Amino acid sequence: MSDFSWEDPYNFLGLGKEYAALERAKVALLPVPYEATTSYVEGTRRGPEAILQASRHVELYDHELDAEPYRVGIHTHPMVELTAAGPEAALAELRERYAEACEGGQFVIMLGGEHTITQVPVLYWADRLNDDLTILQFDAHADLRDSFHGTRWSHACVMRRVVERVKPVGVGIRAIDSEEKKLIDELDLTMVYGEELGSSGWVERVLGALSENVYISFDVDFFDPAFLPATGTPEPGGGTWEQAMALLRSVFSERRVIAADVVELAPLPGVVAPDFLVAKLVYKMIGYWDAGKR
Ligand SMILES: [Mn+2]
Repeated sequence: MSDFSWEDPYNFLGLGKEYAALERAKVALLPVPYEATTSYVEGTRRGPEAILQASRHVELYDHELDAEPYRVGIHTHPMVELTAAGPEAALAELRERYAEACEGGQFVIMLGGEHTITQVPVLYWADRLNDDLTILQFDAHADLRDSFHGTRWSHACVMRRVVERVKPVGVGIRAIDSEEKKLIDELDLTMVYGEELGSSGWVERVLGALSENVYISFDVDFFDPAFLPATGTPEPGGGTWEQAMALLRSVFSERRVIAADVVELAPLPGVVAPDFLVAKLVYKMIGYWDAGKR
């Protein structure tokens, strides 16, 4: 009986042991259902579980790649439940758990949870790579505020916590305040704003701003809320599925993607399309990683 994948609801794609065991997996998922500073619509703590549930309905064969990416082996770590003793303690705890998840050498994709958690993997990789990396940030927001609603550990501040060491390249950004705009200009950060997505040369502009080592942080509010309404701070406009795929395909083939996260899914009861979209997004990232890894 233990071979039946439905016994474990937390396994991405519902894979059997042969493909899900840590020892042979080349990819690992780290679900982190952390939610402490949601400012509008709550529910991102239920994001990882919804992604894993929806993933069981994703087609395993990828016709674009003519491949079955799950064959690289995809391990799903147990949910990382962080301490409620405040954000600094929670992030310190995540640092330990994240480092453990990287010990096996897998390509690690962290599943949020609110965007605040991204600073942990970014700073972990900054330490390992002497700050020689950039962040590809899919997002509606720049997240460059120094504090928000009285805390420096808000989802709206996550890039500000790392920008001194690692520069984000923002894609799909369409809601910033004037202080963020000032910082973007001062630090000469590359932002491809929402209305620029799909314009001539936009993918090349992003690639040109990225270093060889890239960390991908994918806030799902990058997408147009018309088809991804299930997120904490939805913004009109934004990217399409095809635009996200076009950029991911290029980045995974032209750069060395070291790790990634997908955050801010806040599932809506009875509306499964967003959960499924995000599950498929994670699987496409794995497929592109496998096709393009260097
Ligand atoms: Mn966002």
